[in-house]
Amino acid sequence: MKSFNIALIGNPNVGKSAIFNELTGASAHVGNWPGVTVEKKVGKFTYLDTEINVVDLPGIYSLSADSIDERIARDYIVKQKPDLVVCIADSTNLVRNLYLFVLLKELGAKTLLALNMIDLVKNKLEIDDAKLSQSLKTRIVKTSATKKIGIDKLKEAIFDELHHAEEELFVDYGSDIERSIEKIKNLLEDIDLPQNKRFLAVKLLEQDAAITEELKKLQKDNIVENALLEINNLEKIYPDLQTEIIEKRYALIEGTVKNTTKHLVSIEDRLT
Ligand code: GDP
Ligand code: K
Repeated sequence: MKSFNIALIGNPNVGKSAIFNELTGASAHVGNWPGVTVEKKVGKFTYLDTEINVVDLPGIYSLSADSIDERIARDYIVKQKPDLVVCIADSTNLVRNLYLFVLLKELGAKTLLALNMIDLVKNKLEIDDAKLSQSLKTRIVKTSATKKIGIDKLKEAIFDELHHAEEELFVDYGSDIERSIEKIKNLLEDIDLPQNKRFLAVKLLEQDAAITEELKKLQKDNIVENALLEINNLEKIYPDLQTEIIEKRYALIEGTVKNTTKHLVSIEDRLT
């Protein structure tokens, strides 16, 4: 039987465990991530002639390396290279939840987006999933894990997505930051690290500890130093560069959500 490995990821409390249970049922079992006491759940399901192994990654908001949970998730995606990362988002809080999704895209993961808790936005928020899908360059499935809506569609989408190439999504950081990203990317050209080069360049501008460490291990301190020079130059324009980078991601997300959703006025609201 053909077999694939997928991972579930999402912010805490988006219903990731509930989705995991719906997908994997009785096949699930719990262990620990190597070397740490963080719980690791694995399970599987079969779709047509294919076995799909599912790993539940820790609930996280971001992919920086300074929390154990975030590091586990990032290392798993970069080093174990799952065939697909299913990002579970809470439909009632799209902007905040899509931040992690955009980071996954930047990391170069193959992704699929599940808009969970869709039952809670019924009659309140209309999400144009075709348009959202186009803007975020991803397949989208609306689900409710507790109401068991969209689970079969999710399985089908996972299967389909495993047989499709990933479309890239770029955050536009503006010409000054983009110039620095290009320069750092060029320095990284021959570096043997599994992450995508643009992701590495952006993370160096964010002074990411793990990537700095990995480059030093490869005796590429010069690249770290060059990134620091770029940071110093950029800080003349953006005194808080790290915040600027985060805000650029949110600008993309906010614009996208604004263009693809509509708040519906409920009857109760109209009467009051
Ligand atoms: P996790 O932290 O992402 O693993 O989230 P859980 O699976 O533990 O779910 C968090 C809470 O949300 C629980 O009370 C679930 O019963 C509830 N929940 C999960 N999925 C849905 C959903 O689609 N709709 C609604 N209304 N509640 C949900
Ligand atoms: K995709």
